Amino acid sequence: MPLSRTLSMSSLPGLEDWEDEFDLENTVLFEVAWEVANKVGGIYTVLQTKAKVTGDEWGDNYYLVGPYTEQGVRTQVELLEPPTPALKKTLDCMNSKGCKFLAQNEEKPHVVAHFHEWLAGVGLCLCRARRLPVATIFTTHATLLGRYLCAGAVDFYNNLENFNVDKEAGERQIYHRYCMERAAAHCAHVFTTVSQITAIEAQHLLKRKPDIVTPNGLNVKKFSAMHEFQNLHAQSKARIQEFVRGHFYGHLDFNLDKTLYFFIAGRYEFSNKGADVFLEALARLNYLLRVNSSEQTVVAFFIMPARTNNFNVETLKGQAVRKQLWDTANTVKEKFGRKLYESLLVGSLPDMNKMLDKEDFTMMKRAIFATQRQSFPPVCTHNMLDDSSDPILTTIRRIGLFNSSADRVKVIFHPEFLSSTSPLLPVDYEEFVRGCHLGVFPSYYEPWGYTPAECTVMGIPSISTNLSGFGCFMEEHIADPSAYGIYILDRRFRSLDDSCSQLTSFLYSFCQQSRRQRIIQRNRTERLSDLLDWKYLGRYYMSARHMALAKAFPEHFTYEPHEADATQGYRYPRPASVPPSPSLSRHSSPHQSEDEEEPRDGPPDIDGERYDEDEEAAKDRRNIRAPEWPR
Ligand code: G6P
Ligand code: 1S3
Repeated sequence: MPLSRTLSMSSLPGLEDWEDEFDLENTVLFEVAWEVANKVGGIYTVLQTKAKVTGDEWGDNYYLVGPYTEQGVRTQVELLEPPTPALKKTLDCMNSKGCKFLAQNEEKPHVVAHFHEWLAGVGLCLCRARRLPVATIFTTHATLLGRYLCAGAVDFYNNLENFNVDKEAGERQIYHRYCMERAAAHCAHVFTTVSQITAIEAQHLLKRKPDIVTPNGLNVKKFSAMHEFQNLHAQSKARIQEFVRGHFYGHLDFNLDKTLYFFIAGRYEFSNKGADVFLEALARLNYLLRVNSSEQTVVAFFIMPARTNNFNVETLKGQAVRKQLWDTANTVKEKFGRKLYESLLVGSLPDMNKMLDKEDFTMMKRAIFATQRQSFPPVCTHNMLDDSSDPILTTIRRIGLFNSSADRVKVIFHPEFLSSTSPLLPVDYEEFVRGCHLGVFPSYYEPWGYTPAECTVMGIPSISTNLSGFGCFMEEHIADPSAYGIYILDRRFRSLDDSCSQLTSFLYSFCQQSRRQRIIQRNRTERLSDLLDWKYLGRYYMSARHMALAKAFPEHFTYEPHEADATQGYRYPRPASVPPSPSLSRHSSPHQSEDEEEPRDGPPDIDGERYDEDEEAAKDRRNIRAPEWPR
């Protein structure tokens, strides 16, 4: 029986199931990348999260090929015997000859080889140069030249068609790598990239228009209890609050219950990832919150790895002081409890004046004394090797966000990825994201951008831009993104200063939401997660493979072009019910219908009589317009 599969679309309302009867018998898929079981950045996430849907489709005929690293093999790979005789023979042959490929054997399978990025692209070029019978795909996740040009002071998007690409690559000393990337793009049967915006960039910089865009997905975790992700937010926020208690010891003059946690995270490319714009907007937000005597405090985290020689003493001390206070409180509590117990045992109410003795007071005074500090709480958690020239620290010195008591915006720069074993902030990245209120990713160069996508599937609102693949994708598929907590900053048609102002207004409006409004908004954000699931986005990779097989083996395979356009016209509607906040609704929902109600401030329950999450979700589903299937 031929291997074939049907991709179920039932989780995405309004979009029909996608029947795929492509015959995969005697067909083998190799996916080749430097980041297979080797985490460097976003490509690792693509491959790791996509493995399940691709494995479901190809079964034992799917192979991932990456670099051999001891660490990767020890922690991420299960060593197995080759499952088929053909593969065993090939691997034996490779081993005996010192690792050579590959494709001839008696069974003559149809091979698809999918190469990611220029580092793997060399294999693709050799496949074609040696005329191997392999259907090849090349995916670029960012162009080398684009990344380099954007990191400099270049008006990139208005000059895309004008760059002298050879000269620019040469001047940046990346000419050899650039040539490899361009050769791989041109040699491939099918060339793909991760977003429309990068497709345009590739067309100009690599001189080939991608055949198909393959957006990045995620494995969406669904909880059986509907609001479980809200509970997780509260739990994770409590972990972050503990860290903040320690970090700001001696300066905890702000209300933690009215504190919002914003964050930016990712590869440390200061301006490409928009850390510059975020800092500027934070300075303006600080001013607005101060002059308006706001009760809100914002703690903004920067999680971007830089060169350090470990945590600094002051930061570690903060957590030690917090722990000491906790221990002291527990010791006193225990003594108090014992005295209370003794008193109740003899049938009398305790004399409250005798519950704490002198020793207890001395112990507590000593603990309070330890919280005295002369300096402000540190901005940076680590000792930076390039402290004086580091772009985040330099900017903070210029804009003066030093965590003083008067500041309503506090900044914490954690120049290392998070880990649950950290002595400072013992949470992993997922837990951290869940505990925050808003992810801020005002990137200038971002072919896709996993960080806001990860926020979305965890029900955390985020800010991205109309220069990021993710931002453009959401803008295309959602009628009113900001109503769902997907704020898209205009970095394309506005000056830098205007973008900073727009970001400031997003942040300030967010700070004005009540808790109830934030809860409603998180529910909406989480509802979008199906849109980012590989179960749905995996179809673009399928199309790319079918296209490549049809080009390489036209006598065996044909390709129906409409497959690639499966979601054209798919649009998630405006929320059927209340806008998340009055100030945002003006911007995002200009035409409220009469039966829509304003949310009111109130207790943080989401089952109030004027807002019903289930009912709103059901209304949304009814309103979804099914796409026109292009023929
Ligand atoms: C979740 C929890 C609520 C909690 C709320 C805090 O929704 O289920 O119990 O009150 O988070 O939200 P906030 O936006 O203030 O962190
Ligand atoms: C690239 O990683 P980056 O952060 O250097 O690839 C990612 C996966 O496709 C993509 O999400 C990101 O925008 C690119 O920039």
